[in-house]
Amino acid sequence: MKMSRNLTQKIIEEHLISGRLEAGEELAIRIDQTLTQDATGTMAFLQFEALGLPRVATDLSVSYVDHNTLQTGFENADDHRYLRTVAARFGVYYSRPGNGICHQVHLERFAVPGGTLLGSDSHTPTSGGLGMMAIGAGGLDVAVAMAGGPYHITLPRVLGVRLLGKLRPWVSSKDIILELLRQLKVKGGAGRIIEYHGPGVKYLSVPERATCANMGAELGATTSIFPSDEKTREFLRAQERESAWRMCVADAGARYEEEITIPLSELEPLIACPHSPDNVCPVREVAGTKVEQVAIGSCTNSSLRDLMRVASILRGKTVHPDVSLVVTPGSRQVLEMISRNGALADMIGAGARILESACGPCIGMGQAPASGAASVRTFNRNFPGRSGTPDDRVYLASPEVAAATALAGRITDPRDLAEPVRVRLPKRFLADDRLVIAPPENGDSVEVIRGPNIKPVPIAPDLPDSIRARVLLKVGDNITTDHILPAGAKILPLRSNIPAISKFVFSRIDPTFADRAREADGGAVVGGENYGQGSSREHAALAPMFLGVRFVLAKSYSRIHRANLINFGILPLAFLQRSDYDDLEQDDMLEARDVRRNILEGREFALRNLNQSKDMMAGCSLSPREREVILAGGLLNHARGTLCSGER
Ligand code: MIC
Ligand code: SF4
Repeated sequence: MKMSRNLTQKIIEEHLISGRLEAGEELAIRIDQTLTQDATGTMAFLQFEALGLPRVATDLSVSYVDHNTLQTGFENADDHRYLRTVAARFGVYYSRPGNGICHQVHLERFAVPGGTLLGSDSHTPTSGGLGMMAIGAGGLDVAVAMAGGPYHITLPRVLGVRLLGKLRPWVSSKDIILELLRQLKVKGGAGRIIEYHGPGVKYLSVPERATCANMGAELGATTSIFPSDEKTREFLRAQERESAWRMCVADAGARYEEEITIPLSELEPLIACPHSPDNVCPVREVAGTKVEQVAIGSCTNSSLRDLMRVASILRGKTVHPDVSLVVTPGSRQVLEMISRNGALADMIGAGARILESACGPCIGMGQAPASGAASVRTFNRNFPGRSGTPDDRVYLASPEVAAATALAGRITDPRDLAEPVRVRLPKRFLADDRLVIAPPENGDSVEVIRGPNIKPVPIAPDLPDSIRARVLLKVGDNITTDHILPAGAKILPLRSNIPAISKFVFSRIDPTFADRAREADGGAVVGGENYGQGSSREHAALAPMFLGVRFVLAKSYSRIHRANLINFGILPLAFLQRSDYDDLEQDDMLEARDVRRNILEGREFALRNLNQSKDMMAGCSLSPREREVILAGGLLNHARGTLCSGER
């Protein structure tokens, strides 16, 4: 008799190319769709070009422009033109600037229940709200998937989240994921896929599910997934895509390696306080805190449902005089629908400042809050300084909490407002893909246009047999890729130019880092737990590699960043003893010998601290494939070999 399987196991089995479904095994899975966005996409496409294939080999690949849309100089516009032309050339759909945030648009227009999606953005799991196995990765991994190569993951544990009952009025699906962050913390999902199930699921619409799936990234989870059920069918029907629907649910009696139960009716409005998405408490505990900015939008909370609720709360009222309220609708579909049904007018009438459908303030592209001011955002990340203000105080909450706060000028529990608002969503949405440009049947004659800011991808140097590296920086736990390589309006336009962007590596922690790294001629970074959490930006590995960083020595790594380090030939070494972390100091010179042999034979590394005349051992647990990648001088070299020899 066949064992009952959960939904994760079913989708992985359907897409399995090689590997065994056993804990800790590295699997290769087939990728049906890919997604890229402009901030990571230029590198992904430059790398795809370097692979030398005539056309993408996926069922569907979409290139979105949503991060860099300020166009403060020619750089963004040049990137857009490159992305448009390279998409046409290689058979990729191009979602034009203005069409919306990649995850929101993908959910609305392209995601398919039961399929696999690999995206060069950490919030790709948003499409898990629709029953898709959607995973975030570095741009090079996505380039390889576009070329038809598989994606490799170490089989995650499946954490079942059983939802019971129904949310009470004023409690939002954002509160479900904030509750999980409160319980599990930002590392709690590492090595896990979160599968939602249980009788409470049917009361959540697809966009509400997508909010939870989206922010599973903040738990460090590989992805999050909901079943595809009648609610999913309803959503796809409204998007005129019912034919894409299929029922995808766990078998009766399916088991989960770990399980958490959330009685939805017991949840209350929650808020993540500065400076981490897991610093969660009930809104009532911080209610009354003075707020100067409220920002509504981002790929977490900018659906039609969210903005309709915000508009209903704001209707006929005025935003508090001390508050600047900004709204970024998730997609052109959302923006057009709220502009036709009057909800946009309600927001404008109340004093909201409406921005285009893009990531905007979420990635520090404008709307930095005033010094030291509290900003309440419906976003997913409140890492220090990400908003663009060094001493920011960013809180994360639901659209309902945000709207109530915008009116009161203080953090407000929406239950203190009068009657709960009710919104009715239409049966049909505006399904109009005119801002998505389909590629021609044959793109061979399309000229790919590159601007002067688009520089070739640097190639990882060969891995020597002995490495001497100076400790350039020692940092603590939960260092994010926003610390390693910040984004924002000044730095984001340099994403296609590694020499230029590398000057900003660790600039928020130590502005001398880049110069010291260049002088050191071989550097190392020492980190704590969960090193590299947050975004998928491979620039946080590529730029350090360009500056000569040879290895990172950390207590543990976040999944995507670890993979990016390996892809660009930087060794992710691990402390074996806590005291070794304590002993190491900035400027210590470390020496590793027999590097290639240690990697080949899967051995630990003996590191000699030349300054302190001490020895220590470091772990280097790589899968057989990861060893090959590192020894080949990075994934680009490795993939060229395997894709060309037909070994997929
Ligand atoms: C983010 O939210 O930090 C980003 C910007 O979307 C990143 C991608 C990037 O750095 O371009 C992400 O989450 O992967
Ligand atoms: Fe864009 Fe923010 Fe979502 Fe990242 S988290 S994709 S920056 S909206």
